[in-house]
Amino acid sequence: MFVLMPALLALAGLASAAPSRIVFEAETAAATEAPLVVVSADQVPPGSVFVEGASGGRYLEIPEKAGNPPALDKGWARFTFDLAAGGDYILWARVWWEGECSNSFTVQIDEMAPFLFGENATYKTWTWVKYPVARMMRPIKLAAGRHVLVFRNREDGVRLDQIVLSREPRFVPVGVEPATTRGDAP
Ligand SMILES: [Ca+2]
Repeated sequence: MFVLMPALLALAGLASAAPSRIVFEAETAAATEAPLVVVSADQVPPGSVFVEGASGGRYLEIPEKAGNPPALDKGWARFTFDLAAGGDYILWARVWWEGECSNSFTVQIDEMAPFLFGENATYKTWTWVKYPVARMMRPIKLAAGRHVLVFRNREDGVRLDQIVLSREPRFVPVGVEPATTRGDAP
């Protein structure tokens, strides 16, 4: 008994040491398809303007008027990452929406059904948006290990700076979050 206790405590310590969230820059995507492009101050899409305040000075963008489905069924960013622990996750993204016709992506994780991400009404500023938006909604259940996350073109005029996957229900990202990993795990 006296021998077991420290061992159990050590195990509990190991379990809680698994990070409860990961953070990565959108521009570290494993792959992208135009018209979704990586933007920096010296690499701005024609007809667009550089938006200050992005983490790392870079972000992904589908330029306004670049086109959106169903007329144009192109434009995505694919991310690959590893989770140290399984659980119910909240997907957060730091985004900059042009307006009410430019405020969403279609998101898919692994082989799960795609879902609508965004459609909130904060425009022309960097802001954190999450899914699921309410606690009573079905959570994103993810196992430990490798996952694939895809942000697809649903509307143009959208920018994507950082992505967080968190299993802390009370955690809310503020401003720029320190990146803990990349979106292109090999
Ligand atoms: Ca960024």
